Amino acid sequence: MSEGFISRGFRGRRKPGDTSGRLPPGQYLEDGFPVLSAGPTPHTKLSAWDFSIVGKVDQPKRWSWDEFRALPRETVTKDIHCVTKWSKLDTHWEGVSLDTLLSQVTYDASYALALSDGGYTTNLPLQEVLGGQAWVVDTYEGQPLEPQHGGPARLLVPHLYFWKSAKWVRGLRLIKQDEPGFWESLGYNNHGDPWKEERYWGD
Ligand SMILES: Nc1nc2c(c(=O)[nH]1)N[C@H]1C(S)=C(S)[C@@H](COP(=O)(O)O)O[C@H]1N2
Ligand SMILES: [Mo]
Repeated sequence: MSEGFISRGFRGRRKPGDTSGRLPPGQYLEDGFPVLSAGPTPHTKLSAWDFSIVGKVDQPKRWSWDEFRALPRETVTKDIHCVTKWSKLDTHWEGVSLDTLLSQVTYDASYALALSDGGYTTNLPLQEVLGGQAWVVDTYEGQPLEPQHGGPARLLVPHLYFWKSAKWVRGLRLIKQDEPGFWESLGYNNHGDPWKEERYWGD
């Protein structure tokens, strides 16, 4: 059976490369992959790397690199949107969903603060990282994630502006009350939905 027959019949067949409806307001298409870092690129050895969930959890949880790599993995294809107005379509990533990570702890919290090497933080409501919305990714376009783009591992939260996708992520601190992260406390929007153009405080 031809997949999507009815909607294609209505809208006409999409041409390859047709990006209509995929660019949030005010964004332009970028073919390259710009690097945006507020500080120097950390270089953490895999032997020293771990990922932790701390805060409002019954038992803090920690995975070494090997333990993290042994978790169930997912491959996702997503459009990403930077608040500096570039968007990149159909980026391919591999990693572990936050559903998988959070299913291994018992917690009493509504928000997470992502914690990165170098001190970067960003805040996220747990409702917006569960249900197949967020991953800790270590592979980009089939290759180990480059350090400048957050390797060994970064957060990927593609439905929010890309500053929420913390590079060099090392853990989550689960919290009951929301707390602004690095950019959120410097005037960026607390939420960051590109489709609502939630760029800056007050948007
Ligand atoms: N640790 C950390 N994560 C970060 C940042 C940063 O400065 N430090 N910059 C954020 C911003 S503003 C953007 S747009 C993206 C950029 O990711 P890229 O450099 O891979 O394009 O990372 C986000 N994650
Ligand atoms: Mo950004």
